[in-house]
Amino acid sequence: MKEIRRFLVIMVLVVPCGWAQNSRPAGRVIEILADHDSRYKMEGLKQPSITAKAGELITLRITAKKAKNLNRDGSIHGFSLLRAKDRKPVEEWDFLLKPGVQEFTVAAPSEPGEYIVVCTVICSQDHEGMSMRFLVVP
Ligand SMILES: [Cu+2]
Repeated sequence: MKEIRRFLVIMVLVVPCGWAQNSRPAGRVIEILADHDSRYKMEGLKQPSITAKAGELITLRITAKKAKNLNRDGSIHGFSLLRAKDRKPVEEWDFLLKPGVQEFTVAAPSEPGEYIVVCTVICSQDHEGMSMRFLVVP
């Protein structure tokens, strides 16, 4: 009887934690590859591009593969959002990528318009061309 009670107590304590860890990512999931040739790629798109509604919660699932160079902290690419018209950085949208898969849950900008994703790690001689379009619609 005591054993059963202990088991139940453990279940009550452990199971919710397990659920929290396995909880599904918030919002729409967008898969992106930050590739070894210093390019962002998205499956099925010749030119990678993200369209989101203003303020929409999205989860970026980014797979990063090392190009030539990396930062001292081990970051191999960056993923940073700028407003296109003045290249002003968007708050909360500055991510550093380690090799492998990482997820970032973040809200799209509240202001509709054109944005650009840029890499912030000097990842190779082709780093300057590592960018992609991001469109925010009302
Ligand atoms: Cu890069």
